[in-house]
Amino acid sequence: MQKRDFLRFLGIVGAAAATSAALPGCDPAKKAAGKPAPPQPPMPDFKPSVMRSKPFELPALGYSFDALEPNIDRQTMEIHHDRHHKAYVDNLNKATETGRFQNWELADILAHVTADDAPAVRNNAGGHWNHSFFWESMSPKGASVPASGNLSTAIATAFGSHEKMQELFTTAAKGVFGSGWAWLCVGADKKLFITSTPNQDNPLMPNLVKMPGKPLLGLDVWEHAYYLKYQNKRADYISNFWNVVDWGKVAARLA
Ligand code: MN3
Repeated sequence: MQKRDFLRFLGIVGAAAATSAALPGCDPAKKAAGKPAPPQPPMPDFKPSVMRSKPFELPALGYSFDALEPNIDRQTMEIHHDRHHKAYVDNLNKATETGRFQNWELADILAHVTADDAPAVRNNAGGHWNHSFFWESMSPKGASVPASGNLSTAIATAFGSHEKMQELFTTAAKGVFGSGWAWLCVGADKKLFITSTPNQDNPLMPNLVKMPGKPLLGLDVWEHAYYLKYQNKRADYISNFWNVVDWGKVAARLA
């Protein structure tokens, strides 16, 4: 997907920006001719239309620390939210006190951060977004898999069945080497796909990931997300994650 199209898909750039002169490396005609596209520079002239007026804040959990027991234990949730996520928020505030991302909203940072930017911006912006998204992806009421509706149809179209989707997601999550995330996403073509990212990267970072898209569901497979309860048994953690997925939330994200 062309970067401009991706940003427009996410609603991050307006039509004016999307239809401006072609960026180097973004000429579809050249791509069609089979020539390798030169590296895409970031959009140096991009200026957010809305600036942040206050520091990033740690969002409250929508449920108690023990609400996801026994699938995710109280102590893990408390440390994960109050210490790990808080550290990403604090460090993101520090990393954006000055520099080109000063006062940018999180979505704009994710859309424009590149491998040439300070790793503290990339890692902590991703860390803050990913965890905020993760907490909201789970529900203490447990999961009831959607039997019908847009999500159910989209899953059947892309993967054949809900079970097959879970199988592929599980494989992606197990396959993360070291720390990272597994994702169920929707692409600009409206088709669902599964991917994984290292560290705190996510599919909203088109300059950094191979498969950009809009995340519908994400799973943290850093050891800090499961080690206290599961130790080396990442597969058991992933398997039990399915018991707490909030499918209503996933469906709402697609809609
Ligand atoms: Mn984490």
